Amino acid sequence: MNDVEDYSPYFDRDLRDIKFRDDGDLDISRMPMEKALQVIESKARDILKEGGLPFALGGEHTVSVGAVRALKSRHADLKVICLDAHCDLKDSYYGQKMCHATASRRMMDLVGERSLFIFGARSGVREEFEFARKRKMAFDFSAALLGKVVRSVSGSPVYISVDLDVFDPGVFPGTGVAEPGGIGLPDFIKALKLFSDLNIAGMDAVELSPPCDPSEASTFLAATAVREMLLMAGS
Ligand SMILES: [Mn+2]
Repeated sequence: MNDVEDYSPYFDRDLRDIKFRDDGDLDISRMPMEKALQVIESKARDILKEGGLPFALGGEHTVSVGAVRALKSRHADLKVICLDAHCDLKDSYYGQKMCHATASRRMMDLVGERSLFIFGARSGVREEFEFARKRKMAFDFSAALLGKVVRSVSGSPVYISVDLDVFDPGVFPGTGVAEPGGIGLPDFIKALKLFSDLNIAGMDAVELSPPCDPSEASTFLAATAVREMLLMAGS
């Protein structure tokens, strides 16, 4: 597999120009969900205490909920922007309140329904889309709509959650629940350029599942997306 270069021609910045560190994996894979969320939240709180910006990599989309708990305790007016193929607005899924299919709903519970914005959702049950339409919280992935939401949240701390399945399965098949009709890297870069005006409080990139794509093209795209996110938000 290729190595990802440190330099981004999109941002004309290099990973060597910014400060970041990799804290390694959290040992949560055998934990019950709530315990795992507490570990993620506690780690994010520690990073915030040090003056850092948490950037979670997953794995299950529920990772985002742990991080948003920490961020919300720090910022009362936190906004969340999700890029995701799925609404993830179910109140429960096969009896589970906390799982990948309810992640956005649980984040909404934390920040409030006017403070969560979902872009790129193209899969969900009718009730989820009706729920989202009524609250004007889900949008097509378009630069105009992204720009509108970015302007509306400017000034507030914003958490960016990137469920990598927002990408089209043609370029990113390496995820658990791939949905046709997604974006490509150029669309993603355009979104990041808009986000670079925001007060970023934290981020994640989740739902990469390398076994779903033995070609490793998805892993390479995920690594590129993470590099671009670091360069967009880092200093
Ligand atoms: Mn998803």
